[in-house]
Amino acid sequence: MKYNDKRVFMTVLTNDKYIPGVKALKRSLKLVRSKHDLVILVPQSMEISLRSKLKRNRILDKHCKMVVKKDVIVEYPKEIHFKDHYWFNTFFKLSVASCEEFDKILLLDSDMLITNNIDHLFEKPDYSAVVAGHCAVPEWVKLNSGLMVIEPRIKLYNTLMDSIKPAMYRRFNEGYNIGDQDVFQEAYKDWEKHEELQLPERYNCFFSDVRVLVNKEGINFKDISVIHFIGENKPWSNGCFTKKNIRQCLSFLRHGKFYELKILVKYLLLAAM
Ligand SMILES: [Mn+2]
Repeated sequence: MKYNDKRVFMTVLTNDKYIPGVKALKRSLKLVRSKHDLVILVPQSMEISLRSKLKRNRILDKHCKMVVKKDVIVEYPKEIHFKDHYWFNTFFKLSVASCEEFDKILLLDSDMLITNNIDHLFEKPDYSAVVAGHCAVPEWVKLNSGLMVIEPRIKLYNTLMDSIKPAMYRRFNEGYNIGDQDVFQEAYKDWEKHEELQLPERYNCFFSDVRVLVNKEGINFKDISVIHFIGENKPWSNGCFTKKNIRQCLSFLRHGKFYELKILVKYLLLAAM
């Protein structure tokens, strides 16, 4: 396939549970008048089922195409037993580096809401990312892979693949599970020393941190451009207008958290429609 647009937003989809998130992401990029297409990267083994589900949800169109790459199967060393399998599919995300049909990729998680145009991030160098959560936990200095600028090339892809095992041992010995993010970190160990690669936190702000960020940096809520709904349970996980979500909205209302209320309602509407 030929692409007119060599700079694209990309989100990785390995599971149909995340389709409402992809829908909200795509619509929010459109609302802020992004000039670039959104590409959905899926593993070969899921191609047929995800294509039909994306079509049924009217997500695929001229400006939103699916790109298929081979699965990333990783054998876990015998001595490593991770308790939680929640992260298992995430190594496929590393395939972003193999998408040489594009010049530059702005990798976005499918649990994000874009509230301002972020096309200017395509000017940022390869491996630019946010130390997300830093405003709430200042000791945290590592990159979050929810939003990353990537210049795809096979050399980087191979480096990432070679970093999986060392990252596994490191995380296992520290007593944690492993995700794609740990591999991105492992492949660029002194990333935290490269200030030129660190984007402001308003480009990847955890929903739970919006108020902390605004207070700490003296910015306005409207300056936050990307809101990240981290965690295993997404607002749309069990349907959009659930009792739980309505309760959450009422609680924001009661506590005068009108920004959080507006964001959550907007996100749920975009995911549901
Ligand atoms: Mn995420």
